[in-house]
Amino acid sequence: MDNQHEVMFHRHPQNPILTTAQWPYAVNTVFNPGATRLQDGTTLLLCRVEDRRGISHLCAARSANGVDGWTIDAAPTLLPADDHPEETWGIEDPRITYVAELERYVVAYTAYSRAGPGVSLATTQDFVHFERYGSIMMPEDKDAALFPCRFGNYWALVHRPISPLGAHIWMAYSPDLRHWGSHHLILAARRGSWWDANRIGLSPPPIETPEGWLLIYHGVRQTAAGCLYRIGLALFDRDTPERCLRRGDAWLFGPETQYECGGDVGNVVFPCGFTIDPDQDTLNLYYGAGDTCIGLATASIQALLAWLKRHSAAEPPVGARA
Ligand code: BMA
Repeated sequence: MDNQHEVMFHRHPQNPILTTAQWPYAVNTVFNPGATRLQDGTTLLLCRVEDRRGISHLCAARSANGVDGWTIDAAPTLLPADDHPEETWGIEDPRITYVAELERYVVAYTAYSRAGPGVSLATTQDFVHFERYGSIMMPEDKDAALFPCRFGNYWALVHRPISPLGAHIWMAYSPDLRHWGSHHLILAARRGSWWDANRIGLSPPPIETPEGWLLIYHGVRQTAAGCLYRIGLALFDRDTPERCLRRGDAWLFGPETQYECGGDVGNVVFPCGFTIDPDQDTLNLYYGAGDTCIGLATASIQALLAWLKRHSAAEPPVGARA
């Protein structure tokens, strides 16, 4: 009998694919990148870069094959803005969504200040000029990404507010990307000894599949030795995206290698972005490893959906759960 778990995400042999050694200026760490494919096929990563004050900014890296040959902006691409006090302690963990209707990329990121981490939005066409929408979700809130299309007349955002109920995944809707309401709790952290007990959050933006929106999310297991960040799956209805169809029972990807288990914050894999190959099936997941460098892992979307069928029960509505 085989005693191995199925491997669904395959680490690239060149991992870590981006480290501080490649940076054109002095930095402490590079991690948690947002990702997108530009029109010409170039992979763009918008990396979180932490300087030696501890403050983060965002920096773009471009590559023809998404693996190597990176061209990294010579200076920070997006710095905390002086006229945005919510960004005083840095900007972190960008998630990129290309919105065809707007002909723009919408970047949701964590803006950090004395008030705590909150969610901010900016739009761009070229990753050179950005239009800031400012703070759209007040602290404490993070792990946000926009869906690429409207539902009815409304844009939809996944985010992770901290409430007295805990650290769960929520959705909100907006007519204009500025005013958000119609809040739904869409995925609750489990409890007890589960891998995703107590604290969960969206990882990369939702992935559109023929069966619905695939959400890759992280679970944070608190242990006596510290936190363990691991990745699991849930599937949401195509037309009513706050409706969870399935939720995987086990995690699928967690810290195993030296560069994931070590670093500034060991035992962390933290994906914020993906690209999909022209075969429409190969998912390239870009993740921060140990809050220090960037890894790439690939998976088949069809295989992930099939895994989810084998490893989940249909989800009862959130309100029906004990
Ligand atoms: C989370 C976020 C991530 C970070 C992770 C592990 O709360 O702040 O940016 O990678 O913790 O430190």
